[in-house]
Amino acid sequence: MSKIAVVPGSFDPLTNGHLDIIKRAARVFGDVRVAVMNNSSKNSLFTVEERMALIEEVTSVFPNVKVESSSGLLVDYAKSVGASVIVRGLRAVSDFEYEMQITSMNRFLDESIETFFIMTNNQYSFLSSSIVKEVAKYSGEISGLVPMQVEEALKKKYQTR
Ligand code: COD
Repeated sequence: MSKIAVVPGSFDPLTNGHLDIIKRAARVFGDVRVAVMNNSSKNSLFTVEERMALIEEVTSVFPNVKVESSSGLLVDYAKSVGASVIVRGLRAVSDFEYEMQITSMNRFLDESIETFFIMTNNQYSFLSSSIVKEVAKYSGEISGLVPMQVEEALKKKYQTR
């Protein structure tokens, strides 16, 4: 039986940094669920449905990756799909404190679920959804930072605002 791993995030929107983590998780785990969730400290630009559609389009080439969403606690979602692993990406030292806090909280809530970290690919270490949105908002160049579909969606979003 293959292990089910959840790759959770806001993905508002998906960047090439996220995609790299999803791709690498899919090489290690037999069944990967990308879970689009709400981060209560962030205001989102894309709806959950829009974020899911973009991730589905981009990850359709990976047969063991499914895209889902949840509006509750991450550990409850993981339990509901039978996942025993959460995969997170790590960029700089600045990510560490936040990741340690949510990992500890998730372990407090359910100690049977382990969190695994995948170190960012150096070429994406500076990338975040927020920084990409900031550049796109002022019509800066974002090709190579996000998948083509996301680039188009961002352009549309900011044109119609
Ligand atoms: N390179 C590598 N990894 C990256 C990069 C990059 N360039 N960019 C982002 N990542 C990683 C992040 O470190 C993260 O692991 C993942 O990709 C997703 O990133 P984001 O920013 O889209 O997602 P977050 O951090 O906002 O996701 C937070 C959750 C939504 C998972 C969290 O808030 C949550 O679990 N919410 C549900 C409620 C809950 O259970 N709360 C209790 C736990 S605190």
